[in-house]
Amino acid sequence: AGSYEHILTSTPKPGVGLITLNRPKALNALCSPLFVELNEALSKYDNDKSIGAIIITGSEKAFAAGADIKEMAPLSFSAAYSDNFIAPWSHLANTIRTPVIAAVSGYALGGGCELAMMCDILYCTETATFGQPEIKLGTIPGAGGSQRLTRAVGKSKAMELILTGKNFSGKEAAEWGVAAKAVAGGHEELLEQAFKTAETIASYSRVAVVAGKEVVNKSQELSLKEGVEYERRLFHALFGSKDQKIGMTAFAEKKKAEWSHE
Ligand code: CO8
Repeated sequence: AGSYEHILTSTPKPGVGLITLNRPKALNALCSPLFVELNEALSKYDNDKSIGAIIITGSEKAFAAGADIKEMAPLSFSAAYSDNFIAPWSHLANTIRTPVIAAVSGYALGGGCELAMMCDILYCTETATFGQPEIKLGTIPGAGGSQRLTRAVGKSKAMELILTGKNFSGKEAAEWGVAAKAVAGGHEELLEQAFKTAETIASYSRVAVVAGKEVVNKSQELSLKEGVEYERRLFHALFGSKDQKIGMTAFAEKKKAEWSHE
């Protein structure tokens, strides 16, 4: 376990790094020091060869109730602009290559909703509360919410949600494609499902998993033709990995693949 002030880290299952947002008095509001710790913990797991998947979660009551409003309230334009406020939040989406699963119970509002959507796979409880309420504070989403929510639910619904600040449930998040799954039950059942998926991912060749994540992410940036071509090139490249030989030979010999992760 690492020693942080605003988060907890642990590896309760082999191959899976767990990060728990832990600022209970502020419903896990995402202050800048929390993000410094989160980024450090993510990088540590990402560089750890024994870790094949990462889970980010909060508490039963809150994944995160947003960016820290009290920290933001006095911020000036020039300070926000010159210090590039929020830019460090992109570390997760831009740099981390290990798959990250968000396990969301309770509130995921504003920056909390945006953090959950930055993760590669989002699981939630049916009763989780999502929303982009920034409009009620006289501002707009600032950590990718307008872009990622719109890609997930389409323009009209995203416009409705962002311009009214209306919350939506975990059940709706799954129906609309924001979440991969809404789990019936509480936080424990949710974590169980997240670990099951994380352990499955961690049981595969790390090289293939990183490539799989990379090509799915490319679909968000490239045209279909370019994306399909990009995928094919990386698919070709994987014939140069040891694990492609190991995986296909094991299939032909009816054996379990023992991955080299090379
Ligand atoms: N920031 C700072 N403190 C918070 C936040 C927050 N986002 N959310 C809750 N808290 C604090 C409360 O102030 C309270 O502290 P205290 O006990 O000292 O008064 C404590 O957490 C408990 O909260 P409540 O008493 O309000 O708990 P309730 O159960 O009554 O209500 C709610 C829960 C409905 C979640 C309510 O706390 C709430 O509405 N919170 C704010 C939600 C919100 O507007 N989030 C969006 C924030 S804006 C944002 O995220 C912008 C993102 C921009 C880009 C990224 C920027 C970093």
